[in-house]
Amino acid sequence: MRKLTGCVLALGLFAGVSPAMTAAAQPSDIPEHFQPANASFDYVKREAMIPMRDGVKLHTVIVVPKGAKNAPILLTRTPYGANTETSHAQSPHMRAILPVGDDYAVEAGYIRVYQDVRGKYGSEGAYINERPLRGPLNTGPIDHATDAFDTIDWLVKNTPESNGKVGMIGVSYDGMMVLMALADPHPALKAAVPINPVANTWKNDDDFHGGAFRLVGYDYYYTQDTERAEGTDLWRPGYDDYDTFLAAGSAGDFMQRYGVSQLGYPRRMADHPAYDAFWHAQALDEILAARPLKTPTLYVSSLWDQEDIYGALATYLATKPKDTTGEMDYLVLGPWSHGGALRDGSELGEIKFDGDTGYKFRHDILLPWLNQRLKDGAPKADTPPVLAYETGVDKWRAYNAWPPTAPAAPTPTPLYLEAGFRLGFEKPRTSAALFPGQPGFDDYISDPAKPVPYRLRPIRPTYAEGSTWREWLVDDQRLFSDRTDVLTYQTEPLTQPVEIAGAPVANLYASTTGTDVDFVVKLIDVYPDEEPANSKLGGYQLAVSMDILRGRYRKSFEKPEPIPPGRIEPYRFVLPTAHHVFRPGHRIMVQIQSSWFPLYDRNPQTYVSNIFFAKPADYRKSTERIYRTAGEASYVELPLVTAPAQAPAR
Ligand code: PG9
Repeated sequence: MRKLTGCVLALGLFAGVSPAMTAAAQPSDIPEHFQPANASFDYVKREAMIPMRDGVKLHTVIVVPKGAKNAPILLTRTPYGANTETSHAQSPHMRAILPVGDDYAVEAGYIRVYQDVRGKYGSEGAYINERPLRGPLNTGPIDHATDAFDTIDWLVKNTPESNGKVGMIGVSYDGMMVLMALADPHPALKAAVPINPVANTWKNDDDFHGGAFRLVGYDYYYTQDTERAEGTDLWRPGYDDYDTFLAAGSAGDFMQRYGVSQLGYPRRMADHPAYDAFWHAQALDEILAARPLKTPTLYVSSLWDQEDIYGALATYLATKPKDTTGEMDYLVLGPWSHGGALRDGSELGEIKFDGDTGYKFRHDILLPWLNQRLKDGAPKADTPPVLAYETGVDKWRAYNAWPPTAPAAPTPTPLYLEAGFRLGFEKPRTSAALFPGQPGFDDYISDPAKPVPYRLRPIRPTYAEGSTWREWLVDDQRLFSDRTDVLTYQTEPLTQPVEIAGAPVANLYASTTGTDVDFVVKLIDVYPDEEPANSKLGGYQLAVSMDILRGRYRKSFEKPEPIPPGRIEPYRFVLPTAHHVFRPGHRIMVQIQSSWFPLYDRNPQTYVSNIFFAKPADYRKSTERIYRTAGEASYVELPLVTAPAQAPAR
């Protein structure tokens, strides 16, 4: 049959079969060099392999607005794929191929450049997650500061449409690339915008908070560090991450079971559970504070950042004292989750804001600030030193400094835990001796076999379809307030607004029957029972600031110490910055608990030298007592703004 068909075809006897197709050497349908018909596109896209000083070449995509002349360059260095970031659509329009958050740059005629960092996607070289700057942890000739320098040098010499001025911008990892470029900036780098950058991953950015380890990061390292391009997602035996992580045991056990222990960075984290020299040597807030300020920088921080709530503000606060001209460091605090400044910022979960705060930031704040520094002849922008969105009243406010100075300067004011699960501004007068029948504490049992979930179960993997990871910091905390292993204190409904601006500080006097324990403290705005505009907000418990401290670090992050069982000890830790008004009719609430799972690994509650490798027998129930007597008064220190609020800035 096959022979017959061959004969028939050879004779060209079938109607519609052209003689040319029967020829022995048929040309391929695929042209040697296909020319896209893109003459009508409003941009030109070029790809380059830019040589670094050590000979390694970095893959770079340069998108130039058609007909551009003397245009500034906006550069992002990323481990997430330069081609991905410049191919959001197959479109003739630059606005459509770039990320939505690049809208302002396209409208203003910027040349947009994305580059794959060393070792990722199209770039040569080895990938080292968060490769430390040259110094004790990196004795080689290159780092991300030199790579940014060499890239900028090449770009200004090889982009004829440019005016020779470059800005850098990026969120998260890409924001960290901006911070690293600032360590030794190229003179053509005229403006830098780190948005939610990772600056110090041990100190409350992605990987550790208060010394507790963020288990959910393993998903990130699995997709990011298993392949040069994007790896697969970390597999799961079931639907609910609460079960998955609980069944695995310690973080070290999880690494073994899921193959994560083959990856360099997770291994390094497990080797360095405390804030030791390894973490100090790569802490960008500490490093940049010691370098001269050479590049104007607009730090962007998100008030509900579920990944890097620390880096932008910490680096701003660390470097600002060197800004003698007032022209170098600027700060924007927005009502966003991670990266929200570059998305639609109209709402987060159930919480609505004053219009699209992301769009407003990009067009009214970011663009004029960039234009002043990057566009030839652009007018001076009227950017205030600090622009902060105030949640609760939904207003942008301009300040000269952060925390604000007079007349809006906050005063640290204790809000005390009281008997009867109340909160008040008056120090408790109760002493155990005066009221022998009444204990001066409240207590709960913390059971590592039943840790408190950090959000409503089933908890989906961080980046899975249907995951609410991005908005979990604004989840209703009502779910947890009546658990027997959560202490919940609240004020009466407020008769006056209570305004805070800055970082609340948790101060607990506590004892445990174990030898180690975690404390989670949540500062919550409780809505009135009825909220006619959105009934789902009736009685809603909105966290405005919350964090965790691993008890072994109560005296020092560098040198952990066991806790003497039964001894009352102080636990003081700084919570994330808030800028919020608790409105009349609302209550202020504080919740205290000893686990937050599986966001953080469980404290075994028995002191072991490295919790990553705790054994099943180390995990034990313990009883926690939180004291509220005159001598051992527990409280949350609020950065209370006593002066009347300023008028809205714009
Ligand atoms: N926050 C992300 C990150 C995770 C881990 C390491 C570095 C960065 C990110 O969004 O890039």
